[in-house]
Amino acid sequence: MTRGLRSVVVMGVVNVTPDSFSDGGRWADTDAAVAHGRRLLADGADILDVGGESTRPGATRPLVSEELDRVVPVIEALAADGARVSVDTMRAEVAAAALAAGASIVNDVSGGLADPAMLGVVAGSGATYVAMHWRAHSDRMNDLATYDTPGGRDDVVHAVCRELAERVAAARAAGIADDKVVLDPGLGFAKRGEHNWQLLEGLDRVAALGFPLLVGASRKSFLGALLAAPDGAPRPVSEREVAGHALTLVLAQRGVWGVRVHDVRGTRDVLRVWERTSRR
Ligand code: PMM
Repeated sequence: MTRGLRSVVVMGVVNVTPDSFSDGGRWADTDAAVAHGRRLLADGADILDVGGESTRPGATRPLVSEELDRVVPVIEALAADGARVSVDTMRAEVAAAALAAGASIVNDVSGGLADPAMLGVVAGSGATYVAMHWRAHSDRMNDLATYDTPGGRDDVVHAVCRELAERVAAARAAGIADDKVVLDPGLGFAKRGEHNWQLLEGLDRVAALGFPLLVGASRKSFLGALLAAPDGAPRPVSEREVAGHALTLVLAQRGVWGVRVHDVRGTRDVLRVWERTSRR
């Protein structure tokens, strides 16, 4: 990855869910979610990522109708404000409704694996497609957090690259243009703590697939574990922000395309310092 002068896209999270691990319930109704999205825009978000399904470990899936009711009115309102909106969904039906409501990006944490109709919907729309590394829904993902290769090495970077390349091939076969694809290593999804750090270390190998990278580390458990108290208690979700910002700086230096974050204002501050000190 090149250390560029180009900045990093800031994707602000708008979870319209009662149960997301990081901010569950806080923006669960339409008005609160729209107000939150507007605040993130004022704070400097480039993209608002609106989601109606929690993907925290063990979460149960909402009905399609519930997911639609959560995200569509929020997307309509924020897109009408002129915001660039992405929809965080694994469902083709929700993606189609979100695109009709004004979203221009589909952020599919399953990379097309959860719904066989997803890639076709995205291809037909011309939307940007974020394909994340994923192995199974939240109730099963921790069982699949093993990355032994035939040689016996636990090489999560190798496996994530291989599996993302398969998703790229499927996206191409469905008719999604390469310049519409963004890849995401999927921190915390079927990954144990150490896997996330190995992926961050090996991010150049993921970038070598040739696509822009989006990384979502904000408030995740591996940061809570890194910052654990002497008795082993993980740092609470609400106190992981500084570590997330440090990671944003590292990711900017590594040349990622974008970061998916909850605290847009703090992320912008970090990037302003980085941009100001990276000028030549
Ligand atoms: N993480 C979550 C949800 N959606 N989308 C992408 N592309 N990458 C991620 O890492 C990601 C995601 C889970 O985090 P949240 O519950 O804080 O939204």
